[in-house]
Amino acid sequence: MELSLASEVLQAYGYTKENIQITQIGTGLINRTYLLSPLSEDKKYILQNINTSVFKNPQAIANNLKVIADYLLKKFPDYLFIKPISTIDGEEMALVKDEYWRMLPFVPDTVSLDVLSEPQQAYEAAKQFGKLSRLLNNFDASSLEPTIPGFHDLGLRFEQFSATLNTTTKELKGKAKLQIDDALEHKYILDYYKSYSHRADFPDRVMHHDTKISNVLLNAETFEGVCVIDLDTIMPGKFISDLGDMMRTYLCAFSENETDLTKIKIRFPYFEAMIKGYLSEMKNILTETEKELILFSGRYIIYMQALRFLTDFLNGNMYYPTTYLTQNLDRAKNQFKLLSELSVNEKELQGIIDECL
Ligand code: GN1
Ligand code: MG
Repeated sequence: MELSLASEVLQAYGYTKENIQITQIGTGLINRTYLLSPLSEDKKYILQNINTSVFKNPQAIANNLKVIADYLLKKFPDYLFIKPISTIDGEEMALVKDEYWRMLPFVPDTVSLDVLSEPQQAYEAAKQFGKLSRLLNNFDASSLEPTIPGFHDLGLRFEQFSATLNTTTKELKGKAKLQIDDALEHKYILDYYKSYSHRADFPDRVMHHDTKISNVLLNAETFEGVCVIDLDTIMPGKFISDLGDMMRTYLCAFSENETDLTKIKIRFPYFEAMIKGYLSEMKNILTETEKELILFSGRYIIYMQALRFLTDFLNGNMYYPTTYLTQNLDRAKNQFKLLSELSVNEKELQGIIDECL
């Protein structure tokens, strides 16, 4: 951590380098995250640098969190919603040398997992994300600003991919030939989505948009869900975003970085637990159209993530940090494999959904 910078950021919150211990934590690809342990307090804090090349309007995040926090405090005062702590000047973020920082309370006695090792964890996590959308069911989603415009707009992601085909190099295109074919062959997922997107009972809701397991805090002993974190992408969206990203990240025992594709398999007990957890909160809220799209949500998000990784590879790895040159291509291969596993097992998975409904 750049210590000169840190001291000004810390000052904004009333601390100095001398009275606080700083550790970098987290595995997110976008923001940098630190754990702060003030020497004179029992409490700990999370300090995060907001990546402004991704979140071009950090104020939108702050505004959204503020109105949601106010609403939840009024309607559901017992709900744990992790909103940023104000600076000593009463600001929601600290702006230091053109970088935005924010501080959050650290929730004690909780863990954040990188990989699920028990179906019950899928249940608990899915329940937490479902709960957030349920509690905000009567909140006016249109009052929120999109913090990344078009973030989960599959049409836009496909356009970005298509545009890259014209600007990338011959060499990269050659390396990614099979995945480019995969991307084009699966375009029916976009067409299918478009055929639903204008239905009246497919509303915009308040969605989290990044529902991977590390974004839920679980009780460190019981593994019960405590709260959701990483709230930058809370904005209006379709319910398929959250359930779909859970399918993308909970069903396989290996992450998007796994390069041995024989390991990419769907764990049915996790699927069932995840669906049950989500529906324990959302069953009475989802419309008929939404219920029809439960399995499709996985297709939608996995395909979108494959397109995003592939596009980034063809663009020279501008967005997702990589540790080797073809990592984004490998991630795209991984996601296409996961997509095909979902298709192969479609009947069985839909059977599980029908039983839970
Ligand atoms: C990014 O930074 P992180 O890991 O929370 C990305 C998600 C992707 C994910 C893939 C703002 O999330 O959309 O699903 O990487 N977030 C943004 O690992 O682009
Ligand atoms: Mg995130």
